[in-house]
Amino acid sequence: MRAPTTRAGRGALAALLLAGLAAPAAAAPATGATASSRPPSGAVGSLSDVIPLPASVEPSGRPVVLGPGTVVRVQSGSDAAAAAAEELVELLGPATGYRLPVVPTDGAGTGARPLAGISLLVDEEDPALGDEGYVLEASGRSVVLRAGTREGLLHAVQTLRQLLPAAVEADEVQPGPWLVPGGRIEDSPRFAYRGAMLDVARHFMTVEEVKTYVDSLAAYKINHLHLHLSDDQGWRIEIKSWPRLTELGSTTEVGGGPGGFYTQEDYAEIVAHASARGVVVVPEIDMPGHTNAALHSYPELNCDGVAPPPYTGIEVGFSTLCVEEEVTYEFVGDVLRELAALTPGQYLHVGGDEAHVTTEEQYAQFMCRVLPLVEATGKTAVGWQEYLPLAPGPAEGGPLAVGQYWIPGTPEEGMVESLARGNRVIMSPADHAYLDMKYTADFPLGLAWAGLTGVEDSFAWDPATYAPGIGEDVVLGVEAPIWTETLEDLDDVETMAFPRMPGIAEIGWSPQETHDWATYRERLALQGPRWELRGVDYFRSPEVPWQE
Ligand code: TNX
Repeated sequence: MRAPTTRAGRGALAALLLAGLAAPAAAAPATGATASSRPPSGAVGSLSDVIPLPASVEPSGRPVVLGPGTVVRVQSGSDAAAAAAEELVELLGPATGYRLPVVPTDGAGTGARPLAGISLLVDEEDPALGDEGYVLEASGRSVVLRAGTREGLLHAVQTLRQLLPAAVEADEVQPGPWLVPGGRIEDSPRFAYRGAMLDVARHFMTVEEVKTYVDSLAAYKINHLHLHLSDDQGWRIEIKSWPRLTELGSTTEVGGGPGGFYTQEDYAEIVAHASARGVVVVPEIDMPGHTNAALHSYPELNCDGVAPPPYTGIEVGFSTLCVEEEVTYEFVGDVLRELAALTPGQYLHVGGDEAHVTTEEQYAQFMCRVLPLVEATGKTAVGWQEYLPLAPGPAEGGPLAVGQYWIPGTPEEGMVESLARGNRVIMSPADHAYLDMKYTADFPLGLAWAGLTGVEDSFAWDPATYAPGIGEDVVLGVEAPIWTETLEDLDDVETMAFPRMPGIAEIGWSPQETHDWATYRERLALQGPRWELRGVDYFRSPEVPWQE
């Protein structure tokens, strides 16, 4: 669905723009403007109309006007600044029609008298900026983006994008004017890990679909894409040493559709696309359960040596790799080695959930063999919460292990103890963060086993107080999984993700004391026109005050 493009800009401003001048006569409205008092799109917005809400916002002065003559200045010699500038020019290009020139700068123009244009500066010395923080200053004729890293600059670019009128999302030239509200934003994330999981096993998603999803995630500073690459219904990643995994195991999906898989080149393309947007891919091979596709492909992975038929239903917990056979560990070792070689990120996810036909002893035996195989690849293991009690942890001389909390309620003692041994947790409580849960009882898509999850429900929780025994110090971050039993393509996935995903992003990024549904929903409403212009499907939930 595409909305009509936003209204044309005012003539006088357009003339100013064409003359390459800045600062229109009208002052920017103060922050805190309510939805009803907001100017129409095309005019200047408010400095705090950003999701996730920045850590600190100080509006001041008049808006900055971007025009065809605006120069993008990048810190000379900095690949990070050049990469972020490329992203900026690409994001602004279609709607503005500008091909903004990128020129090197030594940064000397900053400070009291910034040079006109948009400057992207790298400051590795300022510890306040951290791994992902940035400062954005808009005043006079200049916008300065400053960060210590490429990731920080990419986040600054996304903030600048949201400060521009929604029309900037259009894929055809819009009249503007392109106004950035004046002031200063100083921003850095609450948690290092802000993730989204996409289940490409139950229904396969194409490379293009995954890349489009990444673009939507990066807009909200989500920095990890967890790909659920294998399950009972399909194996989705080429493993050269075990070719039947994809020759046989990829050709099915829920409902009996054709399935599909990523060649290693496809996967590398996804990883590169994500990386260019500051998103790290976390690949998951679920084991020892959720393995029917692998068991179907190789009879020797079954304890009875007999390959089961393919599975296209939506039951869970019935399959397991043969824990007692050595070939299982050769298989797992090979898969993890190939996957690690394709994955620049730090994490390999080994699943470990719902191993219902595996005894507790077998499960422990399996994980105690598999964790060293992950370590041998040089990566850090992530797994669903069930495996975490088995991970020794740094305090016991073991490597860091990360568990993913998903089962609503009090965590088992073994998990809390594991966190006390130095392991860490990603919070994905199914009753708030599972975005495959239905919004309402009659919603046509999704499941409801963890309850109905409205937009406010997905937003109203704090990762540091949600579960007894799990405090801020052991939380690595948050993740919103989307399981695709009922979701056939990216349109379905987007309908579940939006408008809830930005709320999970805000929980992961913004300071807890700013967390407030009443003001958040007003900011969220402003994202609707952006999704419409970008062709992103979303649910127009009555909980959000969308504008006409
Ligand atoms: C539970 S969450 C699962 C998945 C299902 C999901 C459906 C988890 C670790 N396992 O296998 O797809 O519920 O919501």
